[in-house]
Amino acid sequence: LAIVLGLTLTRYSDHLRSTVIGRCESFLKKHTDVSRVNDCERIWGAFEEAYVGKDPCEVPAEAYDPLISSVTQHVICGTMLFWSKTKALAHAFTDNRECLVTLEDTLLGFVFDELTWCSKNGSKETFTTDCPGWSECQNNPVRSFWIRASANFAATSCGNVSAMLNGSLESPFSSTSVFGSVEVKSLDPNKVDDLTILLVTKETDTTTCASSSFQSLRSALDPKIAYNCREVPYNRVENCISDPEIPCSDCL
Ligand code: DVN
Repeated sequence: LAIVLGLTLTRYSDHLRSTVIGRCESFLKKHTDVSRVNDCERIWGAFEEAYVGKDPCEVPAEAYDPLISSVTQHVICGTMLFWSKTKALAHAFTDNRECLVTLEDTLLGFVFDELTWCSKNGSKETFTTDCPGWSECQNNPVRSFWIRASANFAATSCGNVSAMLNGSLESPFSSTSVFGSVEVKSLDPNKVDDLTILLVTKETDTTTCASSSFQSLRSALDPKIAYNCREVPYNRVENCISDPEIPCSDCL
């Protein structure tokens, strides 16, 4: 049984490794501008360093510092798009367009999106099942990764940045979300000129830019960064997703 179990665990580890390396290589094949400065094997090594051998509730965000340093990618100023409770829509929009870029369109976010991983105290293994859930404990490997990667994405942002929020919610801005608790606070007022909220609203939605939840956003935002909010019809975003020929400037 021990042998069978051992083999199963090894296969799980190898599976994550091949997913990560495979995604990394296909990203670099498509984005030739960053292919010479990134090394997928080195990225995997720096990734493992963060959590392997540690209790799955004792991996702080800083454990991913070496991983962050192992990746080189510069996003064009003014193209960074944050999102909160709009994951599918934001990604459907950026998938076929170059005007906006989410964290998950960058090498780091692309490679680890939707994956689960953890290890155990004193273990050399990586597991992809039975890992702590997002809120099960604070310092879990997956949550800490997204906190660290999001902080880096926001801290390296520049120019006019935007965030797609969900107008179907009464409080589109949540100060406990990654956007609210990490990204807004990591924006550098010396680099970011303004933050524009793109509030995607359906015809029957009653939430507007006047929503009181945006008061807490404004108080979390550095006063040197200008704040804008625009209500964007959901249908318009959908049309832009299905017709990539519509210029970005007519979409948002
Ligand atoms: O700007 C984006 C992007 O840069 C990203 O890395 O962070 C921002 C989005 O994070 P957010 O503001 O917390 O947005 P959401 O919509 O509240 O959460 C996005 C995802 O994070 C969820 O889909 C969860 O991922 P999962 O479990 O579906 O793979 C996860 N998440 C965040 N808070 C969670 C949570 N999962 C469970 N419980 C929570 N409290």
